Amino acid sequence: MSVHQNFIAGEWRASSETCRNINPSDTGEVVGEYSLADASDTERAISAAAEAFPGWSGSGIQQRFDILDTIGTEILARKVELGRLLAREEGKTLPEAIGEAARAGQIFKFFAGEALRLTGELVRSVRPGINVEITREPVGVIGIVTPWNFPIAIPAWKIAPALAFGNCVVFKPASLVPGSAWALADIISRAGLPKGVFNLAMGPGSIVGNALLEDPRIRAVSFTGSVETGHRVATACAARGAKFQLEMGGKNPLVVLNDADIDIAVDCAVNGAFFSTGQRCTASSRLIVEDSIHDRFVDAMVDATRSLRVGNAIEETTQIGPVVDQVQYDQDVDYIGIGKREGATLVTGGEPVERKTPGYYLSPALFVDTHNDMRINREEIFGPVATVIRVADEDEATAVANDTDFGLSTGICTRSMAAAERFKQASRAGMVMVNLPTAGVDYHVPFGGIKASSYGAREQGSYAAEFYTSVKTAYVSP
Ligand code: UN1
Repeated sequence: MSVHQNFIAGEWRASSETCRNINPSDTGEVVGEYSLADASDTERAISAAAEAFPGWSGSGIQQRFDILDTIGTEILARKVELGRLLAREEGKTLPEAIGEAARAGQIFKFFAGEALRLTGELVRSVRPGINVEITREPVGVIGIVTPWNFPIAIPAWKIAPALAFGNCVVFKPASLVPGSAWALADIISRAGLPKGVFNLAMGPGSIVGNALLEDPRIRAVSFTGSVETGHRVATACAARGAKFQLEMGGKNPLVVLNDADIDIAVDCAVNGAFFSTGQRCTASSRLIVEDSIHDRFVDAMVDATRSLRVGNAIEETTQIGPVVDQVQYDQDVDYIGIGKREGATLVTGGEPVERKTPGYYLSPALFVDTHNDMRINREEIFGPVATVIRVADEDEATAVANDTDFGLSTGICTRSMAAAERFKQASRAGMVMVNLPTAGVDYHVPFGGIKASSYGAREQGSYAAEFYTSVKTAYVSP
């Protein structure tokens, strides 16, 4: 098997150590073999990016547009093949994986346009005859650290704005999913960027990740991943005055009011809780249901959940792919045990599933009789596990929805515009969905949360400029 190398200073570089990614739908299958960057590879990547920065930060916006547009075009043209690779290494179903690859292509196209659209402001000084110009400039070398659950879309929504606004990049993907990262780097490597502007450093967090946090030449770190690692990023970056942006966990509520359309509510809950095997920080993990619709909702939800086909990610009939690896599988199963011991009733799922190929298959689990202070309602499980919390009325639903450390996404199912409006205003979260799942976001609008979910500037859409540029105020007396 040929080894996929790191891309450093415009060249593919082998390392002494390699790793293999395993197909979670068929653990006997090795998807590929990948070089692991060591400290000296990482140092070389950071140096190359720092050396490339003066040139790239002064590059023209037409050049940036052309390069990002070329990358987007190739991703879109190859979305099925890239989706297949993603499904094999991460376990998302093929439609989800192809959709994610397409999203990555659209993101590059969008930020190609953003390179052209970046504007400044010209205002008068309070001193007569003087003008004040406010412009946005590149930040420098950006360290990009991404999670395994969106192996191509999340790298795209960090790398594309970084490059669009004239920054250089050292990209460290999650160790579980080097395949999509390498494929993306391969596409980027052929799009015409000057040497060193973009570098891929696959390798362990303890080596590559730490170097990105500690090296004074890395001026900003964009991170998506766990709360725990996010806090380490924050501490290290704050200590040396580097900019940082964090997207971490969620414990997202989906409220179902008495007047909800039951079919819409169940669709939203099933999609939000179980699609992508529940492995989304936007997953609808707490289903908060008003008293008089509760039993009907639970019955319909149990039927819908039982009918979901769990299986090999690349098989056409599969609706729920496997859990990503053994560690995550064990965590999911642990939480199912915790829920039972806390007194919640498991009405369906939470069982290992046997398929033709050995994989981390788990049937989607639904708990009822839960209350909001149980651990299964407070801690992010990150698997196909959802809970139902029964509430007396709309006010209690909103209070329970907000009673969490997290604040990424919330949702409500109701036919009342007034109730939806009240919920939208009262929600303590970065995103609110009305009659829609809490997960599944557009690529051209801001993404992010509050409280323990996120820190720093929003990602995506035109708001991405906030993180990937710094503001300069110039006073000019003509
Ligand atoms: C989505 O719900 O479409 O890690 C995106 C995550 C998020 C992305 C969710 N950062 O789940």
